[in-house]
Formats: sequence, structure tokens, C-alpha cells
Amino acid sequence: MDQNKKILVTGHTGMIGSAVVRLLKQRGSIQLLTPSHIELDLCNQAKVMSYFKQHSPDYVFHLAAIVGGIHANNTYPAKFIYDNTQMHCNVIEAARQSHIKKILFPGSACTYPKLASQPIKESEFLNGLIEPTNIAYAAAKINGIVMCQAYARQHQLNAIIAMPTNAYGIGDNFHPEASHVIPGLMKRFHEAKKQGLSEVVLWGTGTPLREFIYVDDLADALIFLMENYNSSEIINIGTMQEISILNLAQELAEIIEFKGKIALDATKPDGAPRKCLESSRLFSLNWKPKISLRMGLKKMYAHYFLKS
Ligand code: GFB
Repeated sequence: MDQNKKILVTGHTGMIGSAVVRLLKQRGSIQLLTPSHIELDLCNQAKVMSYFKQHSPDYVFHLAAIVGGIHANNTYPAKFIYDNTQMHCNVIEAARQSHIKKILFPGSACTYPKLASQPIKESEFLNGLIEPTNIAYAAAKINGIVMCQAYARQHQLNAIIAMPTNAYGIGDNFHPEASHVIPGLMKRFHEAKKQGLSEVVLWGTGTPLREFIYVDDLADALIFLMENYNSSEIINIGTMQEISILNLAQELAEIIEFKGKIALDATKPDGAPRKCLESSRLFSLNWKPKISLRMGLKKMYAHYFLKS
């Protein structure tokens, strides 16, 4: 990306958006556009159109989204589908009207079928039924992906679609019910250790397999794709390392030095049984993640809980 070009990052206060902004700033004097919610309400079509007209961004990372873990997805499906669809419809159409150079739209591993063959290749997209706990969020993301591909075909919009695996790290949400598994458990283990509790409860059976990417690696991959990838074919971003939720919990307990028991609450949903992305297309372009799960968990724990 040329240093004179303007880069718009929507969702710059979120976990992924703030990591992208951090990395872009480290690269020096690029012109970053990071409007606040008051400056730019992405759900308001007229405001999005006029913002694009006024600021003429060249590159757009559309990273604003309503996100949450399994419980939030299951509890607020209307918000997840309505806000997310509205935001990306407005942004993609404004991108077309203002002739931007390129837009990056992130899909999500949860748009793949619940029982997709593993590791999940890009060709699994729309090849089966979606996991019911996140159908509304996935449907919004599927709409965004298909919209990018339609705009690329009909209007030659340079829209690229990155499909990230589950991300975690600095900027994560620790809300006890709305969070994803890593921040949720990290906080519970930490509190349990502090209060001398003898047990921490995991949601579900502990058997689901997940792949996790540290947010700095994900941000690096998104910038890499913006600079090096020009196709509306979906491209996966993962680590190709998977772990069961129970093993993840044991790893966290070790890092946090929680010595009590890990119990299971099987009345809570497991979600997809396995979600590991086949990322060899990305790796063959010469991008690889740098931060192991253990390293990422330690960094995140130190950042949030070991501050003096
Ligand atoms: O992180 P998580 O909510 O995301 O849950 P998903 C992953 C697994 O961890 C599930 C289990 O099997 C949960 O049942 N789990 C155990 C917990 N304890 C906890 C806990 O304390 N909190 C949470 N949150 N989970 C989400 C989708 O699915 O993945 C979203 O709902 C999004 O749409 C996101 O795509 C990346 O991988 O199950």
C-alpha cells in the first residue's frame, strides 16, 4: 500500500481493528482514517455515503462488527444479523460508488458448514448446514461474502475476503456471558485463583476442537492480504494447530497457576464439534503465523492480569 494513500479502518476500537491500526502505525506515515461512532454511524446509509464522498479512502479494512461467543450469538441473533448486514451493505456500496482501490471483508470460520470436512478448505463454503448457535451471525457474514463476490463480478470492485479462524488477544471482550472461550476462561481461572476457589466450570463437554490465532498474527495476515492478494476467492487465515476446549482450559490453568479442579457443565452448548481451517493457500503465498498459542495466552494474561 502506497504511503500517500488513505486507509479507512472501520471498527478501529475493536480487537481486530485496533491491532490492524497498531501495525499500520508502526509502518510509518500512512494516512489512517479511524472515525468514531459519532463521526460515522455505519448503520446509517446516508452518513456512510457522505463520509466516503468527503474523505475518499483508497483502501478499506471493514473490521467493524457485532461479535460475541457462543452464548451471545445464541441469545441476540437479531442484533447480530441486523447490525452486521446493515453495516457491510452500506460500506460495500459506498466503496463501489467512490471507486476505492480495494476493500477487505472478513468472513468467519463459523460461515462454514457445521460438519465440514476438516481441515476446512475454502471450497467448503456453502457446502452444508450451519451450526445453529451462530446461524444469524454466519448468515450476515455469508451475505457480506457473496455481496463482495457479486460486486467484484458486476462492478469490478477489488474486494478480497479473508476467512479468519477464532481470534484472541489484546482488546478482547471479557464479559462473562458475551465473551469467547479464551477471555471467558482466563478471567474465571484468575478470579478462582484469587479467591482460592476449588473448581472452575467449563461450558459444554470440553471435547470440541478449535484453532486459535493471536490477534497480532491475524492483523498481520490481513495487512499482508491487502498488499498481496487480489481475488474475490475466499482465503482462510489460521494456524493449522487445533486443541480441545478441555486441553485449552488445562493450558490456561497451568499459565495462571490455578491448582483446583476443572468441571464440565454439559447443559451448555458445545457449538461446532471441530473448526480448523486449511490455510495452506495463505501459507503458500509466504505468510505464516509467528505466535504460538502458549505464547499468545501468556502475553494476553500478562497484559490484563499481571499489571502492577
Ligand atoms: O469461543 P466460543 O464461544 O466460540 O466457544 P465458538 C468455543 C467453545 O468453548 C464452545 C466452549 O464449545 C464452548 O461451549 N466454552 C467452554 C466456552 N467454556 C466457555 C466459556 O466460558 N465461554 C465461552 N464463550 N465458551 C463462535 C461463534 O463460536 O466463534 C461466533 O458463536 C464466532 O459466531 C466465533 O464465529 C469465532 O467457536 O463456539
